[in-house]
This record gives sequence, structure tokens and C-alpha cells, in this order.
Amino acid sequence: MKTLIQFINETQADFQYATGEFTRLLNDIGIAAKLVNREINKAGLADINGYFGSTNIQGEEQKKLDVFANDCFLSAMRYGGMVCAVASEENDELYTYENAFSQKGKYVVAMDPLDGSSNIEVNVPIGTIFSIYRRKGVSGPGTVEDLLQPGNQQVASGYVIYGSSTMLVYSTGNGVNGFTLDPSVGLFLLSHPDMRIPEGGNIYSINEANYIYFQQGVKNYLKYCQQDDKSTNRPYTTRYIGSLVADFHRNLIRGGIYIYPGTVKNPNGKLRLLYECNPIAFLAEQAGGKASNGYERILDIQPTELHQRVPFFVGTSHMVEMAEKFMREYAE
Ligand code: AHM
Ligand code: MG
Repeated sequence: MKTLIQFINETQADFQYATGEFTRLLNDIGIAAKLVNREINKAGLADINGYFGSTNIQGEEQKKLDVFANDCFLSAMRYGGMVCAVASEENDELYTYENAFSQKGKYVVAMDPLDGSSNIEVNVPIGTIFSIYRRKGVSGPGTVEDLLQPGNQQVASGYVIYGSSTMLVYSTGNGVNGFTLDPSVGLFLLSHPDMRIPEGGNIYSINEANYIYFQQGVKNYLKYCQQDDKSTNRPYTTRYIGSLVADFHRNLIRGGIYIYPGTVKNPNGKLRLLYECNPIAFLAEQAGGKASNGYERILDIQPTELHQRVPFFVGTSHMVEMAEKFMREYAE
């Protein structure tokens, strides 16, 4: 079996930023993921013992898992010295490293350290999402401008899913590969080489409870998904976990579309462009799928702020294209 690090080293030659530094950065992310995985696996026990939200045996305030995950990834990247700044869902402001070593780092990272964290207590898969860019400036602390690059400038993106098994799925722009954590040896092993999103899937994933607030285009697309038509494999089937990583991961393997649209109340939807939509969109395209805000390619959107939200349609190409057709038809 091939390990994550062996695989990164072997495929580096195909990657335009073929430096050992980049390998180390992905390795640092993998190490933090293993630490977060270890804590997540204990979450139920910790709850029973009243550890969370209270004081632990050492008399320390127990951190919530999303704060723990944030600290883990920020620390892992600090000591690696490849990254000068991180935009995280957990930090209102851009996080920059003080040490001169990190300030020489060529990369900036946008990440959601623990997406879907409200699902921890019910044992539903959650995830970490990351997006890596080359910085624009050459030295000193990273800046917000370094992060405000369109998704088509990503040099890599990926996610970790903490599910029935823990997997790391990533792309450097040359296909998508998935690695499963073997807990007995603590290594990510290549288990899903060259992942492609199936064209023949029939899953649609959306929080339909918001139906009355959807735009007419979304409503009509949902009606289309529910109509009977053997030739197009309809009616489709609904699957919605409420963890973006888990919903996308399933659709990546089975084929399908995930939608978090704008609503009357929140025209830009809920998901964040920099550290939720762009990295997932990059993976979707690399796996042969598509990602859109309903009208245009996610990866071509020029971000204007770190925590910007955007409507999100991602998955099997023809399904996203059909949803876009309905959106355009009923554009208000
Ligand atoms: P979070 O970053 O606060 O965890 O929110 C993002 C999550 C996604 O993982 C998921 O797809 C979505 O929120 C679910 O939202 P909703 O409960 O509105 O359907
Ligand atoms: Mg999130």
C-alpha cells in the first residue's frame, strides 16, 4: 500500500510547484488531521464524563472540538514554516504567524477546521476543508490580499472526512486522490486513486426545509428532480446529511448534486466562498464535475472578503448544468 507521503513525493514531478516545501505542508495538514481524528473519536466518551464545556481532570477548561481543531492546524502549519497566513472559519481576522521563519512561507491557506461541527454529538461525519494558494507578496506577514484570490488560482485543495473511516481527499490540479487512515499504524494509505464523479448518479442534496424561501429557479429544479422519467433516471433520490464534506464525499463517489442556494432571507446562502466552496469546487472539477453559484463558475468569482458567502451548486456536470438552466430561466 502507498502512503500519502510516498504518493506526494512520487507525483510531485507532475505538479507545477514541485518543491519539497509543498510536500511538507501537505504532510503537516495530515498530521493535524490525525490529532483531530483522535479527539473526535473520543467525543462521545468525553461528553459522558462531562469533559466538554466544563473543566477537565487537570483543572483546565476543555476546549470545544472546533477550537481544538483550529489550534491543531494553525500549530501544525506554524512549525512547518511553509505558510505565512491562514484564513479560518474560527478566526474573524486573518491569522498571521509572528515568527520570521513562517513569514518566509510561500503559501497561504484558507480552511474550515471542523465543518459541520454541530453534528459531533450525534455521531454524524464531520470534516476539515482546506485550500492552498501561493502568496502574492514575497515576504513579511501574509495579507488579506494574499487570500483574496479567485479559486482558479488554488494550487491545491482537499478535505478530511471523519466518518466511519477517516479519509483525506486532495488534488493539486492533476486529478483527485483519496487516502484512508489506517488507525492501527496511523498512516493515510492510498485507497481511492483517481476519483471521478459518476455521470449516472441520481442523488440530490439540499435542505428542503428552506423550500418556501428558495428562488423560483431552485423550486422548479427540485420539481424536475422529483418527476418521473426513466430515460434520465428520475425521480432522483434525496440524501442530506447536513455536513458539507460528508454530503459532497458521498456524491463524489455515487454521483449527484449538492445545493445550498441563496434564499429570500440570505441571498448569498450560507456557505463560505474561501474555505468551503472554492476547495470543494476545485475537487469537483478535478473529478470531472462542476461547481456554480447558479449562474457562473465558482472558481472564477473574485472574492472581496474573507468570510464571504455564496450560493453553491456542486456535483455531477449535467446535473449542475440543468440546475443552472432552471436558475437562468427564472432569474429575478
Ligand atoms: P458550519 O460551517 O457552521 O458547520 O456550517 C456549514 C454546514 C455545512 O457543513 C452543511 O452543509 C450546512 O452547514 C448545513 O446547513 P443547514 O443546517 O442550514 O442545512
Ligand atoms: Mg463550515
